[in-house]
Amino acid sequence: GSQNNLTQNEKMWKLMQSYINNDKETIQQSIVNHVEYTLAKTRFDFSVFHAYQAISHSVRDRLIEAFNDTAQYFTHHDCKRVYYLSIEFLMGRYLQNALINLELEENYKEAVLELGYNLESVYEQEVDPALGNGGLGRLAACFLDSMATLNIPAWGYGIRYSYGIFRQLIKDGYQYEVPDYWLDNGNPWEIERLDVNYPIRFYGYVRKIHENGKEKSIWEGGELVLARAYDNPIPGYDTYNTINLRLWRSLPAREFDFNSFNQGDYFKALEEREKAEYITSVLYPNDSNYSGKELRLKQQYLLVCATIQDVIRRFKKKKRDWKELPEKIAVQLNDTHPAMAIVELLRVLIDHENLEIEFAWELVYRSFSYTNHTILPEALEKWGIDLLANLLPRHLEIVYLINFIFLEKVTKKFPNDLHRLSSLSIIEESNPKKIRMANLSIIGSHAVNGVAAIHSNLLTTTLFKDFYELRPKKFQNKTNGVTPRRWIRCCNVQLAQLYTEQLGGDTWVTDLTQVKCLENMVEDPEFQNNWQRIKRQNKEQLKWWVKENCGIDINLDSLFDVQVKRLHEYKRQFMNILYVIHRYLQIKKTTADQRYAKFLPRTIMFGGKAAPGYINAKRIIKLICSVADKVNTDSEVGDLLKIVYLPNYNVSNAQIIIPATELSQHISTAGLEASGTSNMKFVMNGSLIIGTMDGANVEIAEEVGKENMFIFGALVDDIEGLRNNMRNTDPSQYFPPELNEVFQKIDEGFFGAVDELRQLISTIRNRNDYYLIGADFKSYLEAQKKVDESYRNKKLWTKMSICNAIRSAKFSSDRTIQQYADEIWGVKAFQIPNPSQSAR
Ligand code: OX2
Repeated sequence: GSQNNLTQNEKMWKLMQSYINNDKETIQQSIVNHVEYTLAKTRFDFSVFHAYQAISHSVRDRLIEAFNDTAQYFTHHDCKRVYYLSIEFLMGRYLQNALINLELEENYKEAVLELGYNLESVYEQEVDPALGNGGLGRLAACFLDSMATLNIPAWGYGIRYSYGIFRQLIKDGYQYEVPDYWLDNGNPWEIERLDVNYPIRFYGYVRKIHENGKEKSIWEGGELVLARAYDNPIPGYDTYNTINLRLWRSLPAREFDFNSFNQGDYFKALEEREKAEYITSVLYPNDSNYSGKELRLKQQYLLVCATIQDVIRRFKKKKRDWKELPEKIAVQLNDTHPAMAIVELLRVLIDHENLEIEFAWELVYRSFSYTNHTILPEALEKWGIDLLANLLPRHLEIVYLINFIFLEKVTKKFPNDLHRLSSLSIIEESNPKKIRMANLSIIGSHAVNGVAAIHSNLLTTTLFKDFYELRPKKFQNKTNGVTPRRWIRCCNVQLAQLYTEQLGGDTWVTDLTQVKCLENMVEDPEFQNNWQRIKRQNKEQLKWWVKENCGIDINLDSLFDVQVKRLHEYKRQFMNILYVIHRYLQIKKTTADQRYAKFLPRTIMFGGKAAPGYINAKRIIKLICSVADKVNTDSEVGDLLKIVYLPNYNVSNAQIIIPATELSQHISTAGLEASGTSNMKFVMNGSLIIGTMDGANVEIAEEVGKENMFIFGALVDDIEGLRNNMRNTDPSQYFPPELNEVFQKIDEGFFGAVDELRQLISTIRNRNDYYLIGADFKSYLEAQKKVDESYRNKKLWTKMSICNAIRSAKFSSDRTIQQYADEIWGVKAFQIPNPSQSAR
């Protein structure tokens, strides 16, 4: 009876209460418990690594109750759900973030100290889960943090790769890639769902049958694998809500190898099983670059197919009409990588649920929306139809069907416009034909967005112009953002403290607009002093990191100048190092007694991974390292100039590098960096930007004021003219003399590695300067000069730094996510009551 139930409930509360309290003693108890009973180590002697593991398990325990309650609450209230689909989630370390979001860091710090460990060194024990390449994957991670914090009923879906992005070693100036098997020591932050497995089919054939006078398609045969769910709780900040990142891992299906086993081919059967596990084994290490590999398409389909089964299962928990689907789910595609989900959902609705195609199609596109992250042609996914016909035969049929219905509508609106028809078509009529995933994504979505204002404008005026003319209202902008929890509160504890003191509380952590109130402090000498002190302490920390990881001593008084991001020609690390060479040559030309008067000490740091097959990117790394070798050992230069290659740039290094930076470089050719997100992190941490009018830099300039940045270079509207101009000019005329001098030095072998460095410069020297380094170099020099002038004036620099940080509120991902929720997803927040704050 109910009386019985109640006591049972009460008993359950009581059973947990002793375990989940957050006083020092209980925390210590739970840690020691895990040392003994989870790790089977002795509590009288455990290493810092075991401390990390036990602490993580104890924090995980504290996440689970909220995690379960949140899921139940969403189900109970039958809220509309957001599903954020991404092939990458670049989460970074969990422990500190979880403690801060749970507001338990202080309690744990004390508790752990008494057990003999410093919490900071415990943090260092954690591997950095790096299941992403760069901006796109890290954006997905920031979005999860904001969705949890804003109490949005959202889930992330991705892939649990066994190998994340490779670890980068730099030896003799070359990049080496080391596999990143990040699960070596297990992963306390995930929950393996042994009972959540979905079958995934590849290959096979489509059989047509007739039922009640209708043709039906049955996809069968081929190979089956299983996708198993691994759940990763994502706690919001200052809220009980804890959402889920569900990652899929491929496993062999039980059934599919029966045949081989029965035929006695035992080893072949086992081989097949191995192949199934291989699908989610490794993250493709290309950033903004498409390579049409079958295995990659398998990864994409596995993500999509398992997710759609999961979404539909959840939708069907309640008995209801299919027409409710778009009111109950919003599926966001993080670029085109998961775009096959559009086709998959339609396939399930028409082939399995027997819905009419028109009706089903409406449900699909009203549920989906798509974010584009680049206009670089080499990044646009186009799957050859042979590949698709083989791997996903039914999906290819459905793509043709979607295309046919779509093009018919276009013809009605624009009769006799073949040109338009062929640019809108999902099929590229090349030989062999290709499926354009961007076109599929636009057609299958009710909203399409770019990631910064300038980028969204380029989408509607260039890449997707014809789509825009067809459906202007579909196109939106959602300027990216980053989470202030990880990118201020975690990584810059001192700055966070200063904000909390000045603002009389820490609610700025969830409402960054509050830091705007510090506007009246920018001239305040004491505030400025505090500001400088914090920057200096952060610089010290980086100095130690550099000493330990690069063996280089850097000058604390030098300007810390940083460019960290994936190595890419369009990001122009090349231009940066060419300028460094120029600066070096200038120093060398100055007499010793003049040098310190004329030049300000600078430490120029680079960091970032090159895709393993990207030859020019690797040559740029080699050039940077060769110049570093030469300059750093030149006694004439001393500490006026130091060049550092920071190895293995990743999220946890970024948390040390960014708060210590004074000047950061975001210098892409205008129009090519869709947004950039590290620019936002740097600004939040008081770094000034030297940059082009590209991506989010444009909006940063609007917020912080152009006078607080060093903006240079051609504008997006100049680019075409400049490229034409370049082709029509003699190369010796095209490049400014300062640059020709630099080229000549490299050519002479001044920095060694003559052959490959010559090859590197030869392309651009032969008027193939696609990224317009030649055209922008002069104005880059001028901007650098202004940097030096401003840095000489310490007060001015500090003021500029403060202005950058306190005017950065727009770039909180909380703002971004609120806009997605309001303008694309149509979802509301559902905050669940915290049971420990109400009577139990
Ligand atoms: C990146 C874009 O290059 C970068 O500009 C942007 O800030 C980031 O996505 C997040 O939106 N792969 N990575 C990107 O685009 C693609 C494709």
